[in-house]
Amino acid sequence: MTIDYTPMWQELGLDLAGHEALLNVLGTAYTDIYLSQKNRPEGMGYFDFVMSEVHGLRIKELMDEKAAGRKIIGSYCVFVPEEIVLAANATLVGLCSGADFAVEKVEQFLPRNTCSLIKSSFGFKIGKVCPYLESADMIVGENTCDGKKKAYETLGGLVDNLYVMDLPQTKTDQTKAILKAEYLKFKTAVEKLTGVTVTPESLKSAIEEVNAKRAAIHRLSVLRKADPAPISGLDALLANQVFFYDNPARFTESVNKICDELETRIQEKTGAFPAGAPRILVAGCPQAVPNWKLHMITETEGAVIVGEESCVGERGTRNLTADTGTTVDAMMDAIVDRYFEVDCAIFTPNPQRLDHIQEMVTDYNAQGVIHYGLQFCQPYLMESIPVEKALEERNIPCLRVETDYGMEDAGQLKTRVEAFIEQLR
Ligand code: BJ8
Repeated sequence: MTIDYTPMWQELGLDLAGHEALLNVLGTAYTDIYLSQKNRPEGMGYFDFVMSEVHGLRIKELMDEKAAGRKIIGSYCVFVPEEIVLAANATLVGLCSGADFAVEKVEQFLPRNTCSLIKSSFGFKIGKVCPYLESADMIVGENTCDGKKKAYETLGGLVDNLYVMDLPQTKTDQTKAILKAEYLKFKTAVEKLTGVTVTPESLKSAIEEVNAKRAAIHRLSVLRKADPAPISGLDALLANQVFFYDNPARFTESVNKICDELETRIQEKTGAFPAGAPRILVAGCPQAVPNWKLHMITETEGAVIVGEESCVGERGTRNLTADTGTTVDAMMDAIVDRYFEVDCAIFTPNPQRLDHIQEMVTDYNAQGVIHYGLQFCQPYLMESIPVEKALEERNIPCLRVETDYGMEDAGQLKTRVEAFIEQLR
């Protein structure tokens, strides 16, 4: 039985016509890109279901949580600590920023040469098509790249519940102390929102819950080392994207379930692609739902993507938080330690990121790297040049791609990716 969510969307103030158009485009893209893949693991059925209900059932669950007195917090960055949110009895969700929407209207607020990710977050707000954003009791912006930090100044005029978190851009003892002060401030703000004080017990249990979720998705990543790869890059990317929306406990269980299946596939040498298919690591800007363009183009050309060095991928999930602390302060220190390891390109210098890319190339047996940069994203585009040089010095081919969310450059991108795959063969 299909449930009609229209009254819920109406209550959230969505633009119903625009929202329907968005869902139609999303549905068609999902069918064409995802459901047409061959040799998918059965466990992907769960993620297909989540995607089919991404603006339906999941939003209904969030609305039910709100009705029961829980608060919803939306974020755009992996620096927003889910542990603190959960410990204060709130739910964290990633906010839509992976597709173009209402572009002309967005350009009345932002310069045209702003990256697609930022433009998209504005498009979903201005077009009133993101039920996550509309159901959020608090929206967290973070001062990371210049584009985001200036955009949040404008976003503050479009929403009345924006909380901006400051983040350091260098890594020293002093800046670590700044991060801790910001996280403590955030904890106080969330406690004020929910009326719930974070306790050692609630924080410990939140750390365990988030660690379990990260460990599960990391388990999935590690299984991609096998040849033949037991899961396509597209499917693995989807699991990494759903990470930001789903109920954490259910997500952990579903990912572990698909991992059990992948282990069997590895034993039976069942792959999403044939053994020996060219293996590629993607590194760079985050690919939020429904940004599947590069993966789709690459895998349609017969290569398999075996890892994402990205915030929608290992950069965001590989490190766990130490769960040995017994006081809130000790656990806050552990949280700060964990997030301070995230090697986003907004940091300067940022040598850990290059180390991590090389480590992933070796671990995942990748023959080459595609550096994915969004147009106008200075931090990642700037870093892509030294990354390419360092990789090539080690005889690891690297293709630097600079693109956006549109499909206008798909043909040109396809030609470049095709040539790169030929080089790897
Ligand atoms: S921790 S990567 S999620 S900031 S693509 S908006 S950098 S101009 S997204 Fe990010 Fe947090 Fe860093 Fe990760 Fe700016 Fe570049 Fe746009 Fe970007």
